[in-house]
Amino acid sequence: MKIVDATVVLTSPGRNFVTLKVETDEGVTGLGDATLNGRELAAAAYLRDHIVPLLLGTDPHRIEDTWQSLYRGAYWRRGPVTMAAIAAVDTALWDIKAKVAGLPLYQLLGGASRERVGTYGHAGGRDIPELLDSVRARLADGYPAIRVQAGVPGLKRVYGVTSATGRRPVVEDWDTAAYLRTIPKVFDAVRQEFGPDLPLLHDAHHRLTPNQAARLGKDLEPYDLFWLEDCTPAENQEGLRLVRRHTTTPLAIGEVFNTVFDYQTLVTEQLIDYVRSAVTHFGGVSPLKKLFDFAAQYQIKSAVHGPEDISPVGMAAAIHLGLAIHNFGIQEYAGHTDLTHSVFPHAYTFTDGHLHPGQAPGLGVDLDEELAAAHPYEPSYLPVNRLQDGTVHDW
Ligand code: KDG
Ligand code: MG
Repeated sequence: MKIVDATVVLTSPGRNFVTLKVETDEGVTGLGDATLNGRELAAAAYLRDHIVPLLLGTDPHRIEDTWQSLYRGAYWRRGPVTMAAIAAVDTALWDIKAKVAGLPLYQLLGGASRERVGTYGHAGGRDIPELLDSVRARLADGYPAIRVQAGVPGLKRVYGVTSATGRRPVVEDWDTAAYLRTIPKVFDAVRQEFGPDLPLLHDAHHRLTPNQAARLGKDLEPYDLFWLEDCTPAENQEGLRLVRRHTTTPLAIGEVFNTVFDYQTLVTEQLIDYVRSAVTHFGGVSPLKKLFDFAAQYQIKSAVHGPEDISPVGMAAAIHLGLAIHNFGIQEYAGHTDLTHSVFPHAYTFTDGHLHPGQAPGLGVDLDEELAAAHPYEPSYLPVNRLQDGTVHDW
């Protein structure tokens, strides 16, 4: 079997997605997701200009060898653009292999370890009453666990939840002291309204120092969080030592990581409880499965990043992995617009707050190329965040 063509499809059915379609001489095709929010054109160009020419004529069944040659052969390793591009190839090749086998991908990853994949959804509001309504809405959607984000008095926007828009980044504002005062009150209100059983999560979006994060973790202990996510900037693994020493609030991290090396200290010193990387940004199904197996030795579980900017192709890959691995924790599922579901018709289902990959061979996702072409790429950026005095802060 040989790869005879590979094309990059950029489409914006409500938001941008980058999809790689790999075609073989036997007519079997595979899809991979390389969507990099706000930097989509870079991932698309990396694929088109530097990877597609290398794929033509190669054997799609040699997934590990292809991965290693793209990773090591480039000499310039790691980084989100490179790893999103390699992820799309790896995912497309797994899709092809599973289609040739006539099996849903999870069967090639070891088979089902559970009946279905549990999720969490997003609730947010500018103030507590609006937030409580949002939690009620997510519960009505069937979500068994809820991420809670809330407005901070004095700040213009609910932080960390703005979707990417426009030709220039939107500027948001931030005040760490006000945030640290507000969030425990928010969780107190949510617990009072919904009781002790509902699993609650919170994303600090890399905005705190280790000391601030330690204090927040301690302050949130009475509210028994499922996790506190990205409490400090993720580049500094050592910072998590301080956080861990001071709080038993479970910690999740890793949505911006792209190789196992970003996790080395965090995993071997058991500084976190959940690894957050997505197939799409971590080099594909192959390295993410290896990360989960590594993390399992330290009783750390999976929690794959699943915002709107992971396409249904990347989401399907996550669901297959989540069904197969032993140390599954939870799957983030922000969902997609109806138009996105039409551009990417898929076998996976979301029922009663749980995902199932379905029984279609491969990933079980198609691409309606005509509909995709009718919704072309639109320039778009994530927001930039500034303190009250104008200093740029982490977003
Ligand atoms: O592109 C950035 C988003 O994916 C990110 O802001 C979402 O933090 C996020 C999450 O936990 O889903
Ligand atoms: Mg996050």
